[in-house]
Amino acid sequence: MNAQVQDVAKPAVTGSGTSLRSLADWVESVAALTRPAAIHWCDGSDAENAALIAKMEADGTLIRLNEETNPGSWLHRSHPDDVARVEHLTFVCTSEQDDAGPNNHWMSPADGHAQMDALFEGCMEGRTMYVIPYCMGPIESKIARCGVEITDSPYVVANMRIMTRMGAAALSRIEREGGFVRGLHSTGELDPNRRFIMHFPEELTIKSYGSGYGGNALLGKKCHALRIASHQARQEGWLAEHMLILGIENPQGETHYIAAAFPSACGKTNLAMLIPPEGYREKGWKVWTIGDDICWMRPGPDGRLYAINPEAGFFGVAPGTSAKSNPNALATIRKNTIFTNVGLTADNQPWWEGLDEGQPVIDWRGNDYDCSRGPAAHPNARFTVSAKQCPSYSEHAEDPTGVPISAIVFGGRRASLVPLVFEARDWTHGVLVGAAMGSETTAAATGQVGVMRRDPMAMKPFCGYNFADYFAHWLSFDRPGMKLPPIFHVNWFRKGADGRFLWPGFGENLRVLEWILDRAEGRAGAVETPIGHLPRADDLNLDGLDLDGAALQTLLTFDRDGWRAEFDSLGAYLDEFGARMPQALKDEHGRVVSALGR
Ligand code: GTP
Ligand code: SPV
Ligand code: MN
Repeated sequence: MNAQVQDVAKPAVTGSGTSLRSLADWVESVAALTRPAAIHWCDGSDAENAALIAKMEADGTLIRLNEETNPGSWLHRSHPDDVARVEHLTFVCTSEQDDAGPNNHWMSPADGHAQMDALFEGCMEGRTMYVIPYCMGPIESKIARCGVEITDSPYVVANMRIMTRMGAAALSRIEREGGFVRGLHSTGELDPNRRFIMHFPEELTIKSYGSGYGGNALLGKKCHALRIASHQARQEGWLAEHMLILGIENPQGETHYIAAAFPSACGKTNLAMLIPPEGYREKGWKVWTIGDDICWMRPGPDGRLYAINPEAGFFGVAPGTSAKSNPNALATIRKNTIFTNVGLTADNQPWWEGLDEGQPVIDWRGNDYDCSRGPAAHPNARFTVSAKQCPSYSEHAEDPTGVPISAIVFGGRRASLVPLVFEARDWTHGVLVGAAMGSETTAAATGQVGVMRRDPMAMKPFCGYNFADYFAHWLSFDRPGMKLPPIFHVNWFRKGADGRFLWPGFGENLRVLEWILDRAEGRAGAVETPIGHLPRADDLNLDGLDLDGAALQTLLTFDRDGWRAEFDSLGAYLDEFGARMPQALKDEHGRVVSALGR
């Protein structure tokens, strides 16, 4: 090859480039591997976004929605085999297999890199490679962390611009700090047999190939802010969690913050945007949204836990979102929103199951809608939208120091056994309650839906290291000088014999949150049981709620036999982690087992 031909093969570069040597070198080495026709450094500007959107409209990646009803909004249809996270193809590559733990798929870093680099070889030929500098968390926050995602997907760029602080400001911070998480992504052939999401926590590196969807491709989200960040958090003494954060303002004008972990598609976005029931609204209760999916928490100087939302937008589940269930979400997504895999009405409005208006004529695949061929929207159809558009977005959501957390809540989708709410006795018991979480699987990940599985702290798909070490890390916060919040467990999804939900949920969940905050302040009553403190019907504010006595009874009952079986299975689960499981957690399990009796 002569010098002239080599020059021609060099990709054209647009955008700022960087003064940071390690970043420039990495981008160059990725370009040498993937061989793009062009490299674009993203600055996050409106002009850049408009150009990308125009390009995607021209090539059909984005379909313009009704400009009158949904200004600035777009529909994207992902490949029908690429509609959710792929947990079976997601790996944590640590030097020692035990560091990844039985909760993760593992490969050695050398094998992981070899496998991924073989896929990336030449994969961007003829295409543009985008370099996306981003910041997870308010750009001025010490708790925030930066990363750079390299991708060949303009859809990823447009989504990262909404979901993170992306562009010039993030790049300046990266150049100042020198360190950043490296994420390399290509949509590849979208072939499920050539798809892997690999994490190298020891190198703060992510490699993702073969998917253009959500958590597989927007690497700032689950890959960085949970899998890599959980590993960093353990080393540095903080917590990276799959939690929403909300503020509850009482009629006295005091706001208390709650962080809550529910598994994917189990109600985080809905709870984070809750609208109080009428009786509460009249008295002056308000709910403020800080975040709907991820929470980074660390001890402040006063020993309390302070939390930030590392994200700047919502990647929310569309189906089930309605004016009744989540009016704040509906108001948020009225403009400047990217919808993925929803259906369409005759006049080009987005449509999904559970939306209480309009009729679908086109399904998420782009075919004429025919109810015998399944839903109009994919069950994991999503919207991507800036948090700033949310009417309940808190003025403290961008506070660099975060908000103090008054209660931690765990919850799952449990049709039976698990009561509406209970409080752990203390921190250690609370960690066991989190470790014991189980939930029915949902459409957020590929695979069977509705199967009960253990999902400790809603982190089964997201913890970047061995769960035994993760529980030990949680336990380590209970130390002198800390003022830890009480821990609770909720279940909005208990079903009656007729298969219907017993609890009305959504806005009415504030009744449970009020009890939680009152408990945190030592005000509300409860009965003590082996699994923790349960409210009696009288301890909850049920004014104006239409709930029959039998349903309430079921929701607030402790079923000793059922819990014995549950704790037997929990014991077997904890044993799967062998000697690495902290003795304190096993002892706590033993304490509850003896309280349950035989
Ligand atoms: P991810 O974005 O996947 O992490 O999901 P999420 O935890 O934010 O769940 P989301 O709030 O989007 O809710 C998922 C589904 O649960 C939607 O279909 C909701 O309508 C439904 N849901 C949310 N809250 C409640 C509730 O209180 N009761 C009932 N019955 N359903 C709920
Ligand atoms: C989840 O599955 O928990 C989500 C969607 O929030 S994704 O970004 O795909 O992870
Ligand atoms: Mn989530």
